[in-house]
Amino acid sequence: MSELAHGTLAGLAEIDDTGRDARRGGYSRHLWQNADLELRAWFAERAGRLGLGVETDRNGNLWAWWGEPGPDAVVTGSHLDSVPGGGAYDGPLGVVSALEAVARLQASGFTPSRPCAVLVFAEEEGSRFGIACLGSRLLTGGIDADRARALVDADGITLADSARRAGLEPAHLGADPNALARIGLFIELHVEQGRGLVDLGRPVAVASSILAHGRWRLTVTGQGNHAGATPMPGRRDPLVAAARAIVAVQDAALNHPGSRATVGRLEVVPGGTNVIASSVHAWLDARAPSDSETRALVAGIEEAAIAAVAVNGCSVAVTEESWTGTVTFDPDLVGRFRAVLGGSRVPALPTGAGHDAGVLAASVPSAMLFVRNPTGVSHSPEEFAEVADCVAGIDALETLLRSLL
Ligand code: HGY
Ligand code: MN
Ligand code: MN
Ligand code: MN
Repeated sequence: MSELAHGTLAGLAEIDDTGRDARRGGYSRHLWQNADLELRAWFAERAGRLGLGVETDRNGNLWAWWGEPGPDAVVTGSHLDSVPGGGAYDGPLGVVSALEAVARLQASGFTPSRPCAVLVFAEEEGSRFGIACLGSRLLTGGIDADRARALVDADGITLADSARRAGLEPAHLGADPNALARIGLFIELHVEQGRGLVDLGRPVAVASSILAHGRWRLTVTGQGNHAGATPMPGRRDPLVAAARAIVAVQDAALNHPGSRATVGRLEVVPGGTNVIASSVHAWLDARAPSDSETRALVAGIEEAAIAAVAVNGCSVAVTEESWTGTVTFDPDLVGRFRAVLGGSRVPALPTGAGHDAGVLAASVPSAMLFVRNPTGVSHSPEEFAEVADCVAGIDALETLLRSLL
């Protein structure tokens, strides 16, 4: 990423070594672990250099205020955490672009007539505690605070305990109407996670909608036993059963046009080479064009999984972990932003990826800008954006801020 070391994208170059994951490739930056703490310190230092007032809210989201905090502020930002082995742009591009847009406005002598903040959401990917967009859900009251406090990471540490270690008061986690009321409008710039802009030959788009999506846990239960002493006939091996269930997940999504269903994470209990597992947890990510189609997809998956695991004498229980209904960004706002940015040269694109802007959209006017990703690949080290397209994204964000402030 040395190309980024100059000019407007210096921020991405500055954090280029933070959380690099030698085993998986890419970056693993998880809430309140070392890389995330380093990125928070980097953000505070960078924002401080611009004279912004940095604060952490009761849920661990970071705000950097240009002028006095709210009300009716124009707020822009994204997240700094990543999926395991993620790319360099998903999240950080929006944060770096927001800081850069503010820096440019300041350098031009622009004086905002309403408050402005750069916002960094905590745990957008849900990689540590399982719930995506956790910081924005907590802020907006989109997740019950008691349930959130009890979430555990892979080491069994609760969100409440890790929040305390990070200097927060666990009792204060949850809906934060005062912080939310300061946001008049939220804009999230993000690398595109598909091929929409590549196919259209354009560098920047405004987001139009987000697929309904959610996460479910499939717990497959069988009979743990000895790998050598247990004959093959009659085994109740939940990992073999889970394999059949995963094929059923794929087939269900293939039969629902426009839908996506993925199992990207498994936990085998107890997980020994010479041990037939006793249970398997399989995390399902399912998305479809409408709420009802997504619900129908998951209902179909549950039915198919029950039949699939029965072949191996196992049972399966499906529990919902999180849910986000279809987001349609306010068409008036989308239209206004496109007009400000150049009309039909700036397409409006739907996305299958979830975002904090999608969670906020239920509470405050929200919009997104997408920057072309020539690989069309995301949640992978192959995610990419050309410097020129990143600059086009910053130009667009600066133009929007100038028109709103
Ligand atoms: O998983 C998602 O859709 C997002 O990138 N957090
Ligand atoms: Mn992501
Ligand atoms: Mn993201
Ligand atoms: Mn033994």
